[in-house]
Amino acid sequence: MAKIIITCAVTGAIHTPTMSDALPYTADDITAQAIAAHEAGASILHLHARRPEDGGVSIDPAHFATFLPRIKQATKAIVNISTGGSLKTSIEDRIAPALAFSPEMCSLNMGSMNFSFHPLARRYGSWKFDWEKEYVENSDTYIFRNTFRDIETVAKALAPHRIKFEHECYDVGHLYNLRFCMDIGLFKPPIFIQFIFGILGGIGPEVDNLVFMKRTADRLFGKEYHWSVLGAGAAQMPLATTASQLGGNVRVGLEDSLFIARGKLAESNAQQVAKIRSIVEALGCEVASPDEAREMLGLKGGDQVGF
Ligand code: KMH
Ligand code: ZN
Repeated sequence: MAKIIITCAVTGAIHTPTMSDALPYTADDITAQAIAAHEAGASILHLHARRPEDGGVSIDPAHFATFLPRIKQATKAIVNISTGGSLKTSIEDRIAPALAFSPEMCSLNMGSMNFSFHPLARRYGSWKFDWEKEYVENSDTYIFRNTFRDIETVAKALAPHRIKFEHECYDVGHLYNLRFCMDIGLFKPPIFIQFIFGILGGIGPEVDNLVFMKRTADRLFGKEYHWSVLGAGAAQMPLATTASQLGGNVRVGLEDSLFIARGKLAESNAQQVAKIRSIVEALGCEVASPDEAREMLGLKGGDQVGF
């Protein structure tokens, strides 16, 4: 049985500081939590930046520069930079951090969609920072734009950097989009697909859907792909556990869920990594080291990055 790659998505662009004191947004906190998540067993660190003064989402390369070199110095982890970190800006802006830092991996979202978390707003009566309420409430107006032209722009702009993509697929149609993009030569195997369940606008978090996505991907990609599962919110641990038993890899982290158990906020990203690690090990699986993950995914190497 192949070893399981644990990805940790450390902070993201959905949750806001009011929702959890554990959500990191300063350079020191993102660095410390990323390093601790790696030490707990995550071989891939999926990273977004935040404004250090108020936790606002950021795609500014200058903010990434405050933590990327420190993480590289302290770990052998694979750094994966998000290209989906803003629902409001152009794809050219969204790929600026990946272009600037040439990581081993970056995310690539495989279709346009509604992407909403506005129901979260009802849970909070007051907010730590001014921007948060409007940001969360207005997410029911956002269209997460990832057209075929956008995907092609990312693939071509980043091709010279030999970056492996985490292909974010939020619904079954996104798998067909990815197959089409492979057929026109944009991506070469082995590809790495993140099946995403439970985002409002995407496919729901039922096990049936996981099996459906996996069966469809098997048909479309055969042996040319690796896959991982991200369940949003309460679906995080159950779906990751299920994926681990079907031969998949897993993603956890405060980007995807703020909780460690029903009604109990996680203290850190590392706590979630440790939990999924203990579950999969208890079920007889082994966790991949960063170098093992590099080999499985065909990555260029930690010495080839630009930070
Ligand atoms: N926040 C996740 C549902 C990205 O960074 O490109 C998807 C994500 C997107 O990680
Ligand atoms: Zn992300």
